[in-house]
Amino acid sequence: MNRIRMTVLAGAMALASSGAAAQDSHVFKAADTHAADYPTVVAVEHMGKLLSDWTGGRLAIQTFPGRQLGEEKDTIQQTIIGAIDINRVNLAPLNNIVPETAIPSLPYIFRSIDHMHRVMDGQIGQEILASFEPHGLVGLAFYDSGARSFYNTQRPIRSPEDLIGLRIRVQNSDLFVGMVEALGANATPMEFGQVYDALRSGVIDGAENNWPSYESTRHFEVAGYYTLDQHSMSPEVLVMSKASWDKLSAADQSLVAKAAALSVPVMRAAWNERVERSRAEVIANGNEIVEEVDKQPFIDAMAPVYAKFASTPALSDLVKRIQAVK
Ligand code: GTR
Repeated sequence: MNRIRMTVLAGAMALASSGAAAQDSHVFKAADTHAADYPTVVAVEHMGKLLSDWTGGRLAIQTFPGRQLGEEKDTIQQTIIGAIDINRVNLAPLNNIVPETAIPSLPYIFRSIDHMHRVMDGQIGQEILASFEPHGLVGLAFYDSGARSFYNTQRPIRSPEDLIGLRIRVQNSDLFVGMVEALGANATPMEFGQVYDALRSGVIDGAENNWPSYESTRHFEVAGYYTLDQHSMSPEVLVMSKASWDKLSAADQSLVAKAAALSVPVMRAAWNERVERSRAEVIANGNEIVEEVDKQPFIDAMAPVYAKFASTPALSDLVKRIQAVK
């Protein structure tokens, strides 16, 4: 066969296979550590419904909530290799894998939830989503996670001094380890599903999370002191395996991206509602909530964390650009 005929043949085969791909059916496997009624899972269910409706069921999502596919550390690896198609995780367990994700996880980088939305919904958010690709993941959308604050079994925390010596569970993120240690506590990285027993048995004294996770895990029943220091607004993120993404036609990729984007407002509405419900449940339980906290000493303690994790010129530029967003 001469070279021209070979090229024509290769072109025809490529066309045929991309034509076939457009008709391929896919039931995407989606992981989440949270239970089926948590806002993140509700949002991914909505995304799956949109995809099924648009394609007559050719594209669909099967959600596996409640850690059925493992803890976040493992499901992230499974997503990178393509054994899981879609994963909803917090940015924190991605910090050690995708350096750009450390920046929106940095303590006190956002002035408010509105500031976080303006950043993550805009150009900077798009850049951070794009930074996943060299690591085997495609960033689809950010979801809300409110603000993370400390809770513990020992005493009300009013200042960083009150944290000294406490063993605080953190996610698998060097950034979170650095943050807790900069405050004088001992950081214990641990998977989410182990925290309840560790609090109860006294292996750890505390952890940190937002209202819905403090409530949904029942951690509030064993760790009664919650201080609204709001040290991190690290958002949730919805990622797809790049291996799974690359199997899709361009048309199907746009449907997935569009359905993910349309799941964000559904998530936010469910989130706001859940925050109120969780807060009410914790308060009704009689927990001691420290609402008024002077955040300045916490903020001041974070300088070494910024120096360590916004270490390259590109990352420290990202910090400045985020801070400059009005
Ligand atoms: C939750 C988050 C989970 C997980 C968990 C944790 O707020 O939604 O994805 O990161 O915190 O602390 O491990």
